[in-house]
Amino acid sequence: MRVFSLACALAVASLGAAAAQTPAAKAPAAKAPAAKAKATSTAAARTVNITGGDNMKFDQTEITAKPGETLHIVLKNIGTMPKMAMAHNFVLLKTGTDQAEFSKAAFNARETDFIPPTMKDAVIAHTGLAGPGESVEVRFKVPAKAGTYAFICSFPGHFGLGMRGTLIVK
Ligand SMILES: [Cu+2]
Repeated sequence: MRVFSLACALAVASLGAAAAQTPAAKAPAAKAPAAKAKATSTAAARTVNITGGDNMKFDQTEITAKPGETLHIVLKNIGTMPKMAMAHNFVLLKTGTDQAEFSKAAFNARETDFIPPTMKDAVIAHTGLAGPGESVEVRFKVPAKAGTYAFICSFPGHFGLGMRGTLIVK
């Protein structure tokens, strides 16, 4: 009985603490995204233009960025093949992701533009699919952790044929 009431008292106390903390914890958190949104909508984002064509290669295979920098990737498909057969995207993956495994899973993910739902946690940022003459883009914050991050095109077969590159954060 004593233990029970002690547990109850603890539960109530921690509930009280959580309730007391919530407004205080929420206030700065609510401010931060607003400030962030402002930063990304201004010139703070650096645009990187990439092309991909029917040769299934990115014209740039190395992008260098500063930790936490906001990048605006614009990928243009300069090929002419029909979109069903040849489209491209830019998918930036977290460190440690098995890229081949991701690419394999993407084969069966046409309905989600080749972003496999089972591995979507491995994605830092991605664009939609660009058909011939189309451009797709994505704006994102580069990881704060220095290192190399792989980006790939997840359209079936393209990764295997070398449609990939590296984002170097330093
Ligand atoms: Cu591609």
